[in-house]
Amino acid sequence: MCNGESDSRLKQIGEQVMADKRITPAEGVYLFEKGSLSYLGALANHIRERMHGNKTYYNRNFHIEPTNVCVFSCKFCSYSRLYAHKEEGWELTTDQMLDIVKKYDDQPVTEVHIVGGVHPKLTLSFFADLLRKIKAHRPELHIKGFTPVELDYMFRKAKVNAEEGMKFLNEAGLDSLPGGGAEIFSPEIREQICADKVDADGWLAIHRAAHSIGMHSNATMLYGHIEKYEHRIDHMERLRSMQDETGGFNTFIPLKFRNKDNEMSHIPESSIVEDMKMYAVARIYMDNFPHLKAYWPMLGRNNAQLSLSFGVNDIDGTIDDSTKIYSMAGSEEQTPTMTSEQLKTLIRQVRREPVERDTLYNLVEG
Ligand code: MET
Repeated sequence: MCNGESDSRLKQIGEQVMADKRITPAEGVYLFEKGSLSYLGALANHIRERMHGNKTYYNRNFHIEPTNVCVFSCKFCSYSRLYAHKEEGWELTTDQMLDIVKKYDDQPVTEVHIVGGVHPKLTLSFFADLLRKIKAHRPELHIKGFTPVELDYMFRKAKVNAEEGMKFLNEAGLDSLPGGGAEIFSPEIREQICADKVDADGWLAIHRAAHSIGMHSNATMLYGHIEKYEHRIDHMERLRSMQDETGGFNTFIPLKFRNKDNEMSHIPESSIVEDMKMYAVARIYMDNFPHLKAYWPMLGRNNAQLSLSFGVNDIDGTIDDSTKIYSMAGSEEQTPTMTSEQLKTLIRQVRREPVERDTLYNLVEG
């Protein structure tokens, strides 16, 4: 498969990948710089099929976004409103959030995903109370919620450390952590795009605390803005090393920077070729992450289908028009909703096998 590659270093990296050997950071950067789309795609697809065959996971989920009022000012964000302008944003009460949960009472959803702005008045105990009420209403619904950015803020205000805070929320009903807030770990980029929120070590420490009590989590990376390939690899390297220690991550989710209505709108968005290379290198580099996800509300349906040939084995869930994060940033999917039948068709159209999963990748019979 790889013999057509004339660059001998690329060929040697390809042989290593085919032999199931880990690549180094320098080799990762080299793949980004010199690997053609077709070469990277062939390697990533080989890994994907070795790990998962044709299986492509999706789930039935919905989101709750408690608020978009936020104390932080990430330059890539199109969604948040500062507290000083809170009347331009929204802030849901506990009852309004429970009403969202109740809307799904007769539907076989398995997961609620809760993230949002970091509102200065929404405390650790407020969210613990929300978690308890959701669990009291629907105990089997998996609650995946809060990024380390949100958690770090609420833990600091409540004067608890990461371990104490995670244990407290887990006991209140939090089952796992989503992957958000990671952006780009390297301080030289992080300081330019989201200087005021939790740094790389803080992000990783909160996931480590979650893993230490048996919770699982995901990890994201926001790419395609001012970062260089070295920063992407540095980001993935930090995650890969931590995964060697804890084994608690399920899924890596590259998130594409979208440029509508934010302070980085002058930066052009990455091309589809760059997006597919990103997935492919992620699949090759993150050898200890079981799953690679293409988040379809961000990428669009056709591109999500394409990604299934570039290492991706998960396309997220039904969503039911319950998140505004990417629609406000200019995604083509302005009201993201798919039925499970539509998700299955999307997957089958590209000759992959749809498999409904729960958050932890247990199969859902249905
Ligand atoms: N508040 C989260 C973070 O920065 C993101 C939620 S989506 C707007 O991590």
